Amino acid sequence: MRRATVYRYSLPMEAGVVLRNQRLKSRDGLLVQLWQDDKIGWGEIAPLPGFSQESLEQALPATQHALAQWLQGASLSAVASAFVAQPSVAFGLSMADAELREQLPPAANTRSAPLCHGDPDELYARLDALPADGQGKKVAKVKVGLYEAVGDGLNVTMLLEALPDLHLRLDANRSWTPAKAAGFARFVAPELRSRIAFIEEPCSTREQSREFTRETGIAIAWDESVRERGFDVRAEPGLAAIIIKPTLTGSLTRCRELIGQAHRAGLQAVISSSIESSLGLNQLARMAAWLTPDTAPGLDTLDLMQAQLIRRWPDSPLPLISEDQLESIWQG
Ligand code: OSB
Ligand code: MG
Repeated sequence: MRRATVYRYSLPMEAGVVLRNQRLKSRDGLLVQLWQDDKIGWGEIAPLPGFSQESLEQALPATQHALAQWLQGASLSAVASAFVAQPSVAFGLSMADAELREQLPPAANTRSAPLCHGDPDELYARLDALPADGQGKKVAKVKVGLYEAVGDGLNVTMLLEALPDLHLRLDANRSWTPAKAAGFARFVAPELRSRIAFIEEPCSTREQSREFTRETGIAIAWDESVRERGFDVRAEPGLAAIIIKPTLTGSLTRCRELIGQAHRAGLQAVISSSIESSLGLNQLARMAAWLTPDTAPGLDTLDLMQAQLIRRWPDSPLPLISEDQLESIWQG
C-alpha cells in the first residue's frame, strides 16, 4: 500500500536576509511524506527565489502529478529524474524515495564549513574552537565581493594570520571585475594563498576566473557554472572543486553523476545548501557523509531562519515546528 501527503511550510527568516538584491522574509516550500508498507520517506521541495527557475506555485502541481503516478505504481526515482526543468521537485521527490527505500544512509556529516560573519572577537573564538576535519584542517567560509575588494583581502589575511591551521573557502558569486579581483589578491601574501582552499567564481566570466587563478595561484571553484547549460565537469589548471546545490541541480541520480565526474577528474565536490529547512539540511548532511566523505559540506545557513522543521539540527537553539503544526495541502 502506498500513501502520500504534501505539506506546505513557511518559515520566518531573520530580518535583513537579502538574496540577489531581494529581501527574503520567509522561506516557503513543500514537504512530501511517502508511506509504503511500514516505511516512511520525507523530501523537501523548496525553490529558492532569485535562484530557481521554477516557482513554488509551479512546483506544487508538478509534485502532485508525480505522486499520483507513484501511487499508481510508477518508480518515483524515474519520475523524479524526468523533472529536469524543475530541479527542486526532482531533488525533493528523489530524496523522499531514497529515504523510503533506505538508500540514503542515516549517518550525517553536520560538521559543515561555518560561514564567517559578525563580531570579530566572537568569530575568532568560534574558529579557534572549530574541530579539524579528517585531514586535520579547519575549514571555514567567507563571503567576499559585497564590499571593497581590498577590504576583503585584508580581512582574509587577518583570519589566516591569526589562525595558522585555518583553511578558507571564499565565495565571490561572480562579483569582481578582473581589476577588483587583482586588488583582492594584492592584499593576500603569496605564502597565505595556499590556505585558500578555493574561491567560488571570483569573476563575472569563467574566462576571467581562469585568468585570475593563473595570475594569482589562488585556487577556484565553479558554483553557478555547474548549473549552466553545456557545462562539463573537467579538470582545469587551478580548479579545486565544484559546488553542488542539489535543490538547484536536480535528482539524487543527477547529483551523484556530477559528484562521480568531479571525483574522477580529481576535483572536490562540495554539497551545499540552497537555504533548505533543518529537514532538508539534515538530508544534505547525510548525502555528504555518504557521497563526499572527505569534504566538509557547505550547510551553515540554518541561522538565517527563525525555526527548525520536523528534524533538529545538532545544537541549534531554534524552536522546532512539528508535523502536527503543518498544513497538509494534498493527500493521496
Ligand atoms: O552564495 O553560494 C551562495 C546559498 C544559497 C544561495 C547562494 C549561495 C548559498 C551559500 C550556501 O553560500 C552556503 C555554503 O555554500 O556554504
Ligand atoms: Mg557561491
